[in-house]
Amino acid sequence: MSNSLGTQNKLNLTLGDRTYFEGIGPIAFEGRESDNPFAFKYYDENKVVGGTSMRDHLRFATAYWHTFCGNGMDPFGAPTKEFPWLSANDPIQQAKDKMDAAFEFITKIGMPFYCFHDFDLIQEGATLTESAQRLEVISDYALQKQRDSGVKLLWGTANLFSNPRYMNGGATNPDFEVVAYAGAQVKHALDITMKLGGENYVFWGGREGYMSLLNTDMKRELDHMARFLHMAKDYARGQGFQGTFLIEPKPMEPTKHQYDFDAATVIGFLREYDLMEDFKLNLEVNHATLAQHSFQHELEVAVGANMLGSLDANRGDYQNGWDTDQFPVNVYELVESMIVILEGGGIQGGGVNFDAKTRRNSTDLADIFHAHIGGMDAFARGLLVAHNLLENSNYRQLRKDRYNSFDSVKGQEFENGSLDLQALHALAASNGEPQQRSGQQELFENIINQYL
Ligand code: XLS
Ligand code: NI
Ligand code: NI
Repeated sequence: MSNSLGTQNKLNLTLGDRTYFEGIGPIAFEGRESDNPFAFKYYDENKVVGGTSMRDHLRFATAYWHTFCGNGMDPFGAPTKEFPWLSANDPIQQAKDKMDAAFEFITKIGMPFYCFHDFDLIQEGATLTESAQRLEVISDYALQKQRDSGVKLLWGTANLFSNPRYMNGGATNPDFEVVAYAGAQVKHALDITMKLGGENYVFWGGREGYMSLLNTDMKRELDHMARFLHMAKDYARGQGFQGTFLIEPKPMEPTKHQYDFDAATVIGFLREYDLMEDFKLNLEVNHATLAQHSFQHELEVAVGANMLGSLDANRGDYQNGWDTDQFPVNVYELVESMIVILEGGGIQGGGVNFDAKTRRNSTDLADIFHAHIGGMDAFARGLLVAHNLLENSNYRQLRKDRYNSFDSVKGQEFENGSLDLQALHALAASNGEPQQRSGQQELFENIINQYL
């Protein structure tokens, strides 16, 4: 079945058929014994895990940009993917075709949510007014599609990085006119996000940073970014938006240095500029690795500050370190991540958005299904293993025991601040040399393997 599907799809579509993924879906759960490549082996949306369905634990979303716009182009080569929904010349017709394809895919794969940038939905117009009109038209269309399908918007965002006007930044551009333009664009993006019942709104600052510090007033740019975020937040709250604003950290690419470097940096920024109440983090796996962290690390930092908002799921490549945005497959690492997420109380209000793209040479429409089925199954398996491990192994106890000396009288006094340095000195003098206590890393690592 799978060998001929790609060709089959292309043939059907040249006949003008409005079904884009002919012969595929809906994708059902068939279990790990199934050999059907178009079935879930682990993701069973109604399966209850720790009192919550898999669907509600994971809240999967499709990323509009990679899946319906990403044509395989790279800095070294032309597009490889001829998406049939992009063939119309008229931008409005093209946007509607693309949305038909998007909702066909999203409903067939069974994702509850999707995410977009403003100009993923429709090509930007020649003027701000024309762009706003186009967004109006396509968001009307989206509203209808959402109502018909039950698919919801996890988050919207504004693309403040592709248009050449943003080459020196959006909110942090040294030219106030560009900052104003970016503000207008964010206003429109917020308007359509609210109109479509978006549950969150994302800021990813791909051009908010510097290429050279010689020409950059960093403090002034950071002040501007904070001012901009306050304005956007005040506007949306004034319109009744109750969702969460999310900042997506990334240390670099396309800019040499991006201000939203990693979770810890963003939290520090939000705290400094009094934005902690309304903002949380949208963490992306491959951005963590670009920042020389594991995803697990970024999650720990966010959970520790009660700032975990949502996830962009993908993976990098260990051999080259780029932002390759591949679909997640590494279950061991996903278990490590799901442990942190479950221990942190789950993804509250966000979801798992596949900010991932099929490879440049994965050119069949069927590949889009394989990629998402694989990613959803990998996350589902990670969730199942992490839940089982937390409930049934001694993992929690082992980790807790490492700190049990703080449960002693003096340890508690240290934690609650009632010991001073002199008291610590007296304690150490009477205790003598502390006994060695093993960190037992290998034992911890083995528990994950055992539950896989
Ligand atoms: C790029 C980012 C981007 C955001 C949304 O690296 O991941 O896709 O998720 O602007
Ligand atoms: Ni990314
Ligand atoms: Ni992302």
